[in-house]
Amino acid sequence: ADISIFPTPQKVIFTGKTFSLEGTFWIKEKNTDPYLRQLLSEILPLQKEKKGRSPRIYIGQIKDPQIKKFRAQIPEISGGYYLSVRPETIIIAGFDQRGLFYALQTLRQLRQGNRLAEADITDFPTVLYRGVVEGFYGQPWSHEDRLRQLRFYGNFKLNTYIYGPKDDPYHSSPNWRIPYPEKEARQISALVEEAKANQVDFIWAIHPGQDIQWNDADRQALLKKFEDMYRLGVRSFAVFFDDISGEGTDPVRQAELLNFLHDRFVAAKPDVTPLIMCPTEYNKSWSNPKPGSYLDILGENLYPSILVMWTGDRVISDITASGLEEVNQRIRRPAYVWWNFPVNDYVRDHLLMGPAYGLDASAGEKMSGFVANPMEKAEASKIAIFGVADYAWNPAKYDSEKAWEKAIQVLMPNASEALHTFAAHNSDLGPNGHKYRREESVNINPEIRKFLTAFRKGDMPAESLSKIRTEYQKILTACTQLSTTPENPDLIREISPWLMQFEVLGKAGLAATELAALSPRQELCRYWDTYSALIGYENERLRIDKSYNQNPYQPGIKTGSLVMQPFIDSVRLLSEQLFWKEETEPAPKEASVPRLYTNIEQIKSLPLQKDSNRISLTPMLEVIRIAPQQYLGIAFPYPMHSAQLEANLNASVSKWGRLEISANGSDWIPCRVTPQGTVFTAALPDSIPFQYVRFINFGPAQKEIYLKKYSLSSPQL
Ligand code: LTM
Repeated sequence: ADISIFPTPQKVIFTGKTFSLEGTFWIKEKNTDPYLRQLLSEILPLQKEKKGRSPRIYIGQIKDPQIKKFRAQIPEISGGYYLSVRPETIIIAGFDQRGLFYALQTLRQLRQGNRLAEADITDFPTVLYRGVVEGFYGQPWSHEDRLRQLRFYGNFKLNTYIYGPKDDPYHSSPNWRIPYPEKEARQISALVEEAKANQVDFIWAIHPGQDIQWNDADRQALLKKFEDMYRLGVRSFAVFFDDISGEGTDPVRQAELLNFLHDRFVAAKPDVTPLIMCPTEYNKSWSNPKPGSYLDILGENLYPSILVMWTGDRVISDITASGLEEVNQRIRRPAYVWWNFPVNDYVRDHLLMGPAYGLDASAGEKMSGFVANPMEKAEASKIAIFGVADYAWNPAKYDSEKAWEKAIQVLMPNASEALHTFAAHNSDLGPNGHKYRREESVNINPEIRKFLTAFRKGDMPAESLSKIRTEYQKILTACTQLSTTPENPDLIREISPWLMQFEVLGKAGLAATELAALSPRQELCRYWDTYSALIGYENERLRIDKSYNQNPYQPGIKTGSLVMQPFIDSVRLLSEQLFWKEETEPAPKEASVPRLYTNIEQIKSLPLQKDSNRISLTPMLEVIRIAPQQYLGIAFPYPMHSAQLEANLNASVSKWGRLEISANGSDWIPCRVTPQGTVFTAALPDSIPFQYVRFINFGPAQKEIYLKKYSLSSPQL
């Protein structure tokens, strides 16, 4: 039988045989935990007494007498288990309750219809804490989303859920001091219960750093909030200091606070687990490398039991063993990885549903925990979360492609091919400020490249075009299946605007392949009809992009944006050139469009957003440090005559910042701005043509800003 168990066990031997479940199984010991008995009865038909030759089940923890003779086989690590399945005996032996629960999850996967596969499995997790940090910006997950997640974690041996949605007001500044209202409090208690039933630690995180005062009143406020949460059932806690500026970033004070919480709260309560903290310098690219600075101070001052989070070499980053070794030395403990994937709060118009890759097979030993930050779309995030479960359990055997294929089957067993097609073409992020990209449309990409190279030279390789056509046809079939399947309605609801756009992509792709095959001179009418159809789909694509998911950050709906949409655009452009020959205007070159103008390393890759009559810097979620003489702005390829600027840098800038324009990039003229709180506007003069506009720090000190808005409007755009 073709059996695969996920997450991949450390050691598994299949005899290759299966046996029928027609008989019923019995447990000799009457005192077996009713919860485990219940779980087991959902997998195997159980009876109270031995009847005839019915197989006996041994079930227990390492400390229980009934499994004494199997003790040597049980890995002595939380979550470890030994499972042996034979027609005459089944042994389910966990190191602890969690290990037993995991043995049952594996047993469930050994069942195939009415048969059970014979196997011997010795298994344990490589990474102790594995799971998810709901730590993104945007709409927090719903209560139902979270309940479904916790069950999913139980099924695939994830033991950690950190609750820290940035836009939950009671998690972050200024309302972290206030208790949850009744309804939310009740829901948190229900989540704690569901987590328990699934062997998941529910960790509640607080994000107080933006307005915390380093005084006794705020220490007490934190303690009180933890007590409130304790009363709701929470037994695990985290404190996040990410994405903050000002006083709250002081590592000495942060460590003092964490140690205080440990002494006064964690150590005082026997059932509370060690604290987790997310530092302000949570990735290598942002951390001060100077010995004795931020990370070393935390390393030295924080109690050894406190876990310290880390996103890798960058905010969004692959995870390497060498990167972890480096930070571990500084923080003096193994880092607790906060992996920023598949989070899409900085590319909200894209879905990240591809494989979870970029995880070093040898990094597992260097970390204390591994949690993934997901998308606002909970169900769609499960594809990557499944990969994370597999990686963190057994990094050495992790195969990202295999895990991805399996995740798709788990999410939609009866429409897996359709979901596979959708996910394969919805995985890249598009250009973004973090420079993080993913592969997309991997199977068809080489064919598309081959075709376009030939097509540009005037050839039309028909076989290649036919394969491309088949792929667009597959997209349309997938859309029909996904929009009519009764399976996983939550997933379909989440992706529905993208599904709509995906259908337009499929239709436009078919029109593009048809257009590519036609000769504009000999088949003029068909050529024209097909071209018009393609333009119609293009308009529909833009309409969907402007109508759905209209958030203020990256509004719109993008699908197939790395390979499948660019193919359509290229064919359209090349066909236009063929048809109109010399009359066509060449495509705008890089140098002929406005571009970002900055000398701040952190934001050099930030894309510009173009709207009708307006161009904007893409808003950023993290703090930007702007040193003296550093600037951010826009450079135009042509002289601008008049424009309106509106900016919100979430700071009062009048004493150290200046708005300037220039015609040549070296002689600058200051502009008058009108401040209103943290927003400032400026009417750029009609009388002085300019090609550069910038906001510069002219003061002597580094400043911290947030790029909430930076837009220039002009009829010239
Ligand atoms: O990554 C961390 C530690 N903090 C924030 C997250 O809240 C956010 O979701 C990600 C992705 O934008 N980036 C962050 O800096």
